[in-house]
Amino acid sequence: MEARVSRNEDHTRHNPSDVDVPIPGASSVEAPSLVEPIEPREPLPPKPDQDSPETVSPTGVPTGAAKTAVSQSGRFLTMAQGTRVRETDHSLKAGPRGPILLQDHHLREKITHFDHERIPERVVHARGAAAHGVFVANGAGVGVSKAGFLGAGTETPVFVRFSTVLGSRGSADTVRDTRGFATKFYSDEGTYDLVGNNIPVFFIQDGIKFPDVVHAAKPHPDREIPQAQSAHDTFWDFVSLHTEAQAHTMWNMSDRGIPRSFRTMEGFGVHTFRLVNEAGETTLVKFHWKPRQGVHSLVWEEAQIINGMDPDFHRRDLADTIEAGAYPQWDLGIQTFPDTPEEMFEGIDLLDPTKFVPEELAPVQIIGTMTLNANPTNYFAETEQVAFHPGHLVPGIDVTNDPLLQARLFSYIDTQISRLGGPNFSQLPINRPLTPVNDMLRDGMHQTAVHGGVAPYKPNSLDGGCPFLAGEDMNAYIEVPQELPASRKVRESPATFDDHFSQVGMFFRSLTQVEQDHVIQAYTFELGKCYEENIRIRQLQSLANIDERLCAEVAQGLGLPTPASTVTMEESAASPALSQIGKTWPIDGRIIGIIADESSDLESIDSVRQDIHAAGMVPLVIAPKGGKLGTSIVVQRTWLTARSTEFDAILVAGSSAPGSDATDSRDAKAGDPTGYASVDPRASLMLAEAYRHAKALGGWGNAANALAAAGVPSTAPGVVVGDDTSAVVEQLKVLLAQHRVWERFPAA
Ligand code: HDD
Repeated sequence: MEARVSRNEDHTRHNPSDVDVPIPGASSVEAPSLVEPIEPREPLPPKPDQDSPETVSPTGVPTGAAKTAVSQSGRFLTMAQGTRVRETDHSLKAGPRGPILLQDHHLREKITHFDHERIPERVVHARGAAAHGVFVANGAGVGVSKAGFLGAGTETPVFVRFSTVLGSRGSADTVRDTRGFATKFYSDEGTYDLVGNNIPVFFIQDGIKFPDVVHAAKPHPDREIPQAQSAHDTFWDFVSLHTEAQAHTMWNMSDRGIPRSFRTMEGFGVHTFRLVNEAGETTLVKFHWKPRQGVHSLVWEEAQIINGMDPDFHRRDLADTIEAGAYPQWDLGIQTFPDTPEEMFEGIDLLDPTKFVPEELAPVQIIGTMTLNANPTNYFAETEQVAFHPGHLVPGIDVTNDPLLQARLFSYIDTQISRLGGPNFSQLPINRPLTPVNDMLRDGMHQTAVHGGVAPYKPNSLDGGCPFLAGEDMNAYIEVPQELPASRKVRESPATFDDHFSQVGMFFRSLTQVEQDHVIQAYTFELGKCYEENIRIRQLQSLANIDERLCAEVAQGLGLPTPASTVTMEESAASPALSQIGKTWPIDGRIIGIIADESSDLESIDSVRQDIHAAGMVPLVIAPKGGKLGTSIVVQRTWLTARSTEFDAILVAGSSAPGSDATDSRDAKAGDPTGYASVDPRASLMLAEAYRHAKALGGWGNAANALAAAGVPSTAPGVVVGDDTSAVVEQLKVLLAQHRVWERFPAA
């Protein structure tokens, strides 16, 4: 086939056959991508990973809506009513130089629709990324809940949206913040939403304070800065005055506040829920998501650099790994507690959402596994329009009286009505249950169902009494008839909500020294960004009540006196499970940069790439400029496009020139190409940064020179240099299983 291009610069001419001429000498393979295609073609089959769950209409008829998504390929452009369009680049005018005519419907329709393309972003959790997947239960949950999707081997389609809380839709991914972890289970008994976070505690104990904490944390109302940050006066003003927020804030200041990726975060349902089994027995539970990829975080400087270099870091990571077939997985687990009238466990009030139950006291029992295996086809239709609600429950799962959860039950439906423009948001394809819907909700904005019948009310005789009510034997949702204690109306919390400090101190002391240092640095950074000294002093008082060393070191960093504690704390046993360090994890999908240039030993690069691939990791070659090294090594990153933060480890490819020993830029300037990779300041910066961020480093041949030029001693922990490239990769694998070279931190 000959490549063709339009002779006329106006590519929108309707009859392509008489305006095309072949491009002399153009390659038949490459040319089509260089010119605008001008003939309709058949729609491309959807990629397997775009196959979203089939949907049913609100009246229960399968629609296949998500599968027959409208796309550009293979269709004539039409207007909204389906009329084909001949010309879309020029408005209808009174002559080429004349005014536009009001009758140009295509123009007005196009512009009007564009004017309304945006919907209000979520008031919190505005920035998110999502994926489709499947949840497979292992049956271990059956004894505690009759929910059908927990039956052994049951497969349930899911849609998961991860998010940051504070930033706007366009904000950066790696800010210090809580991450949302919201899962929609499209179960056979109706849709169940588990709307959680990556942190198991919350800022407030009662939902009535949600607007307060969010107003404090969002940008200042006068200048609308800072974006997506908690490091500012209003946030710390609120937190320091409102001590129940200390628990959540401590988790935010820990490494959990800057996850390495969505794939390496735990998730938590936060509240205690009440599960009920077939026999009607109830159990209180807390939900946990455990990532099979491991629990990893960034370091703060790395997170800050990424926000500039790649603000879509987490979003890209999720989409890329799914597209590459490295599907992320989480085990769903529950901690179970006896359903007693006190709703307490080991002195912890299970209705207080600022408290968690250490795993050492109540182990997490795995009840199934979720695999995310398909990216959304359209961001707006799916990720933006998905509407979660903690009240979307199925038989077997009920809520508790946690006052935060109770307020959420009201809030979510309300926000969807405003955000999605009316009460029919459940009819949007991504929100449709897979089970037939037979409600008597009618009309309203954006109604898409064509309801038949005349009697959308009960009781009725005109529609044959339909629909009928299901009994318990027909799987109706029945709230647990929980006894309520005789009481009086009050605006107060139980006394068991009062301790705002001891568990926060326990969290801090459960971390390793390295993690504690990160917490200290985070508090010092955030409070250092506050303008008001009174806020700093007030927050130091809370830190004094949490942990003496924490307070003293932050105070020292801020140049302020260390206050004494004002509370008597109950010392509880440390919970080692809270630390992210000290375990080993799978290394699949970790990204290894290989710094190389024309002088590098290309054969070794090839074999190193193969070894890295064989270990399930991703090698990326970084060179001075794009193109290829030699004839076969494709350069994937250049000095200009690469930054250390993209890589979990970096290797330096040794030179092919035996005995080359370049250590500074003079070699390169003198025309000795063998030293170039080692001395370019951008390559050096990459190595120095990776070293500072405790990443594994190494290489072969004269790599030690490049490392030395970057100030990296080849004898430092986690630096592997040798002539046997297979051995280098083997050592790298061991290092990466621990995520970072932790012992380097105090020294670095
Ligand atoms: Fe919330 C969104 C998680 C307390 C009110 N919340 C939202 C999302 C997540 C959470 C993950 C984003 C869902 C999505 O991806 O679309 N929220 C939580 C958790 C909480 C919590 C784990 C405490 C344990 N939230 C909370 C309270 C209130 C809200 C106390 C109000 C009383 N949350 C909302 C909201 C949002 C929301 C305003 C904004 C967008 C939306 O609902 O759909 O209604």
